[in-house]
Amino acid sequence: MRIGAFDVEHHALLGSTNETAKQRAELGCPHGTVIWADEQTAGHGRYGRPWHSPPGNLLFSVVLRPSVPVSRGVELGFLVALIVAEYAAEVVPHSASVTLKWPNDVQVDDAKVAGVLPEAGTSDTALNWLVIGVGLNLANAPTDTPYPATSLRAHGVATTPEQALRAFLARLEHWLPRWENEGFGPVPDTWLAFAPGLGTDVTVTMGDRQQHGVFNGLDADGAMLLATADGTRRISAGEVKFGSM
Ligand code: BT5
Repeated sequence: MRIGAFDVEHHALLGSTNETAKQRAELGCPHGTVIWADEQTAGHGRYGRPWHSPPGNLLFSVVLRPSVPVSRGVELGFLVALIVAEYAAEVVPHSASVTLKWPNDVQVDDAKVAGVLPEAGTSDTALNWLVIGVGLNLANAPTDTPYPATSLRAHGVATTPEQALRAFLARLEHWLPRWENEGFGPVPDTWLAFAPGLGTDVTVTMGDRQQHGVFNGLDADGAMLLATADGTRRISAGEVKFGSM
């Protein structure tokens, strides 16, 4: 099915849309291929963590082949999370607050409503493809996660996966050329406008190490800037918890 500039492959059931999208990308599928599934049996997040993927939610991955250096690939995860946050903010009641949690979580009233999983295929210095996976809880949220989760339905939003996918892709089609031609530009500032906790204490867990500091903003590539007793540190991957412990 064609949705705007995107070629959308729809499946009732897949293991993981990111895995299928990466296979398609390696086989040379075009920029703008979207793999969308009603349900996933092996949906996952970062570090292989499982992603609860029952029917009724939006589960898809976009294959992009932007003409940018490898170093800029990471920016797209932030852009996609921002687009999902803008969409959620438009549909949920104004009394609910939509926020972004670094790096790529979208939250409604402090509970996770969506996660974004960017993956890249590179060779030498070339960016061959990016696969950006999105799981947006429309109808169902898990109850057994260490941090609270929610769905748009829990906030009174009745939308189908196809409607939400169309709304997302229209926004992505608008943003992509701007991002490719004009750079990361307004993304970090717009991203930060959705981020609570700027200027407050955070603890970032990186593997078995923890770093405490004050969340001071985003670097030009989306890395978290953390003011610590030893100066400002750039954090490119980790788990953020607000508070000093
Ligand atoms: C993410 O990982 O938040 C990225 C999730 C990306 C999922 C999409 S679905 C379509 C595409 N295909 C895939 O296979 N993946 C992508 P991370 O930051 O590692 O967060 C994972 C954690 O979120 C889990 O360990 C759970 O605690 C929690 N979690 C799992 N399922 C959830 C859900 N549906 N809603 C909210 N939280 C969830």
